[in-house]
Amino acid sequence: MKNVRKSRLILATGLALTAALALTGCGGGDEAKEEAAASDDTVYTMKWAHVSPAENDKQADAINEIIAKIEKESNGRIKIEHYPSAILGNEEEIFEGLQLGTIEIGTLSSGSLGGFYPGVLATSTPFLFQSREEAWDFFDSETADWLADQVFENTGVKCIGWAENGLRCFTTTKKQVKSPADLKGLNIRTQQNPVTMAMVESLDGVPQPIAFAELYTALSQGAVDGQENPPSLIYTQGLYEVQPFLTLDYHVYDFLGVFVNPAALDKMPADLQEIFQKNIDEFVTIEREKSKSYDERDIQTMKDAGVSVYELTDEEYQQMVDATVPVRDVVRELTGDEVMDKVLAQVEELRK
Ligand code: EAX
Repeated sequence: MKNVRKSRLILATGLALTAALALTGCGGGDEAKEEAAASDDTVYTMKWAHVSPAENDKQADAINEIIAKIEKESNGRIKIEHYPSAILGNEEEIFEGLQLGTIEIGTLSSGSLGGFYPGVLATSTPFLFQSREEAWDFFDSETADWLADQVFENTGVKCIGWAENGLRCFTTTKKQVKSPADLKGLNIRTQQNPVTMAMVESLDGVPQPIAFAELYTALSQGAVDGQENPPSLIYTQGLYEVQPFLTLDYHVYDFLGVFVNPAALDKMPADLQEIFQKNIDEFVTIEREKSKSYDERDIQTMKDAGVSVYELTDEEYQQMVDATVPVRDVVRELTGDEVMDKVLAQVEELRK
């Protein structure tokens, strides 16, 4: 405690000095600030929030790994507190916290961002990507950088990395989904995502938006007949316990954006910002790889636990693709032509 106050005093004096120098045009403002900041032992503490499980989960495991690396490489000058399992609220509430500055870091899926900047929903277009590797290439492209800038311009929150929530698949309580007809009349839980809701409607299902933290209860009490999520999250969130049928249709590639409150970033000296960003880049790579390997691990674990896991035939897969084509018009309506055209053009470019 005391140290911090002292260093704050030092920092404040340093900054005041810097400002004076800058005002008197004696140049070297930033250098003075850097020297002052680099020499101080200010500890920058940040809260990292998300809604996925606390352990044995691709996201939490990758976060714990990178928190340790950041603290080590910053000699303890960056301290990150990990808040999983919606402890700090659901995804929308976490994003609001990032806007207000009550939360510093949040890892969030696309479904919760539509209300803040609908443009990101262009990447939730059903069957947009042919594989997760193609999606990774998309999210490493200039178009994804541009999309991150749009998020910042429209919400005031910075997106500093595109990790992976996963390839979303349907689970059901009563019967296996093998074709659109099997979803007819079923109440399917979705995120508050107008694109996924339109997709469920295009498959003759009835979308029911429910917060992730309430999903297990809604399924176990029969309030809904099914839901859709990436396989590893279906396992780690325990949803498989109340969902005997899993269909691997991979209908949407869902990013996991790394979002930060800009002030939390800007107040750190350049050397710490560099360490932070370098490790977030590494987090994105580690988390994507874990998402892939945990999917393989958890699909087998769910099979061993008695879940009926069904792989669509090519014909059945094509039926799902064809049935959801009209959703593209809904997406274009939501995002506007500019975003949708940029996203589709980038995907085409990747296939050349
Ligand atoms: O980001 O709500 C969901 O289905 C998401 O996959 C979950 O919030 C994790």
